[in-house]
Amino acid sequence: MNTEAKQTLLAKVNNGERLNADEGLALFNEPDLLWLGQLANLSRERKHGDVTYYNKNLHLNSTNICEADCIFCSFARLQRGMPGAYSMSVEDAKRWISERFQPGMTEIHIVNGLNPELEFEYYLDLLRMIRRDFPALHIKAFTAVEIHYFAEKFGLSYEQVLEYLVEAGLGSLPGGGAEIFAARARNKLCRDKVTAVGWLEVHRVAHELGLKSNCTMLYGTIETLEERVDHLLRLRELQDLTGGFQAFIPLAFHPENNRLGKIGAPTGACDLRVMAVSRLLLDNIPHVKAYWIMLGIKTAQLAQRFGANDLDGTVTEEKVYHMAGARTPDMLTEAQLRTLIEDVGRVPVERTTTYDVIERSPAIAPLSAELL
Ligand code: V47
Repeated sequence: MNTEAKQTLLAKVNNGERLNADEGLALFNEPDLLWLGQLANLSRERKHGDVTYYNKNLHLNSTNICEADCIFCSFARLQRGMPGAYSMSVEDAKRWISERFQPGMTEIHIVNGLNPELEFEYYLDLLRMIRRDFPALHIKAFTAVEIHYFAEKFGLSYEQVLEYLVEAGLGSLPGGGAEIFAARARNKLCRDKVTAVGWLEVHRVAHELGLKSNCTMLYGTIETLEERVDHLLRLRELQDLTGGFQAFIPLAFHPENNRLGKIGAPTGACDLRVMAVSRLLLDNIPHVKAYWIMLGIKTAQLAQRFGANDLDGTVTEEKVYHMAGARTPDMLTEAQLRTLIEDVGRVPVERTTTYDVIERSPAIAPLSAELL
């Protein structure tokens, strides 16, 4: 990008003006990573100042048996009995959570395979059990892909599925399953899963019912830069209508143990560029998460200077990325998360799933109390 084009973009970002598709594409093609980071940082600091949020959460994947055949996925097993396939009963899930639950945790994040053997009652019982036995946990569960699957399989509308789940304890929706919306890439990556229109419709209906949700983009597979821009702008368009997305999480392709492995992983520069361009194009989505499990701890830390204002959480145990080759630990302690934030000059703030600030007791926060 020449100096004049850079000046124009800088002025637009300074004035809070919306960037268009051509500008998004130019940003994806921009080699000057530090300039891009500074531009995204302007937008990030206008929204959040120096604050970086984190939360104390737990990830549960109660089954990895999945009818969908996504070529980038290392987590799913097509059928029961295949090596590594598992399905927890509600009792198993209760035991699994009990063994990992720590006082102070505020969220459970649940994403599962599309398991043909489970009835709708299983999902309702799972949520009811968590609400009854772990009432401190906000339940962020089931991607739009799963909601669509339940609707088709159990003969319900999206609205009915969501209403039943909310009645059983659902608090919000995670952002997975969006992958890449453009039909060319989507048909190759995950041809038997909900379409882009369906994914967006599930979130639209959820927002209409008053649920908050997150959104994602899988990058570093076969998508073109134009398809990335298209994806981000389709999220922005829905957000203009509903305002229900809380956070966007860019998801870097992990190449181990799946059929797309030969492509390899995106580079660190690509990770930071996607983070920055996402922050700049998604002007109406409040939060951009650097999910450390997926980015790696060091890149996630730097991402706080490239547009990100959330590191997600303690996580406690993760399967989707570790089965695809992630080398990150299974969990970070609160103290480790706070250090990663403070060490890049940001202010750590613990949040709930819905971004309410959790005030810390000075007794448990001797090192950073003055920052809050
Ligand atoms: O939907 C699967 C992706 C997603 C691979 O909402 C892969 O707060 C890269 O959505 N390489 C699940 N990506 C994770 C997810 C998520 C994570 C953290 C926070 C939130 C949130 C949502 O992971 C899937 C898919 O898009 N995925 N396999 C892979 N090999």
